[in-house]
Amino acid sequence: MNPTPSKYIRPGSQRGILHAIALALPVAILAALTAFAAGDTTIYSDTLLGSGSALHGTTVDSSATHAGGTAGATWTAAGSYNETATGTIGTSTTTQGAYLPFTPQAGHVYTLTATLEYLGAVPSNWAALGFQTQADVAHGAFHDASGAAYAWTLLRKSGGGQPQFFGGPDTASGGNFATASQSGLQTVTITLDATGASWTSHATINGLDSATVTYGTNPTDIAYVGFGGVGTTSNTTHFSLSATGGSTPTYAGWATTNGVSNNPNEDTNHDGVQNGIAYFMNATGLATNPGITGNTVTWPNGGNISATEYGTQFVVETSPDLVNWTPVAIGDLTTNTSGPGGALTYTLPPGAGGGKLFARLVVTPH
Ligand SMILES: [Ca+2]
Ligand SMILES: [Ca+2]
Repeated sequence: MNPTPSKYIRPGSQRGILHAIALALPVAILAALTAFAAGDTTIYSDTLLGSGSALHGTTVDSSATHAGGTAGATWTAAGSYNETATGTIGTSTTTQGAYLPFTPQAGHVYTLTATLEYLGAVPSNWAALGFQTQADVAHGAFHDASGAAYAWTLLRKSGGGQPQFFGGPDTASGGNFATASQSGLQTVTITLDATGASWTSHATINGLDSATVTYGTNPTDIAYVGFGGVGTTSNTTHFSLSATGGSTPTYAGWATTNGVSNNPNEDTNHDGVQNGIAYFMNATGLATNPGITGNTVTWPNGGNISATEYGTQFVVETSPDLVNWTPVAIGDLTTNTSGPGGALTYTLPPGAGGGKLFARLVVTPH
């Protein structure tokens, strides 16, 4: 009963539809489905382990363009930092730092964690972890450059008066938070909560909590996240930054931001990709519809619609005749992962009557 042109529009609903057309040849059907739960999203993760080569210039182990992070980011690090089998060891006799680009965004709770150990001989020196306004690799003391450090901890080799946590800038708002010395390898977790009108931060080391710092002026000038050390050597491993929260994208918001019409059925920039499909792929410029490779078609999931929305905001449909369309069961998808960098992959099954089968993506965005 549906009209068959590729620009099919169902009145009263907002749809972006792509027809991917292929002959149905015998293929194996793969039904491996991966669905990622929403919630805590990893922005950066790096074991900081390696075989002794320099950290500087390496691509972080895993990354996502999400909540102020950048997919494919590379470390800006002092040349004295090397990824070794036991962690990233800094060997500078003065100070050293290592940073990834990161800008906090309101509406998220960020969790920064790493395992730190100060290995130097001088008890008063330290290893540090936190947020920075600049990637100043020569200032591993973390607060040497004025106004540089926010929400950061330091861990000394031994003795009292440490660890310490500072909300910042630099050594403002904070200080000692543990009555006992926390020597040796310690897992440090720093929380930066940017959900309220006034952002807050606090740290946890080895089960001990710092006081929570509430900012009078939110540290929106943070531009990096990283670690550092002052003194002889320090060891850092298992660095990660994740975020929860944030507003869920909407088609209307995306359309406004990108200057396209509020109708997902339209193709505002006349590139052959309807707005709704472009929204799914987060294609903000000229785009092309995916073709069939083998018997498989893959739509990139650009991060606007979670994989968990399959059957609600998007669905793959097949048809033997471009007239009658049948939704593909979620279990029959090859891949369905959330973006950015996600993918929706469907492998056309064999044995279609008449030797033809058509597949399309239908996007009904919120
Ligand atoms: Ca690494
Ligand atoms: Ca378009």
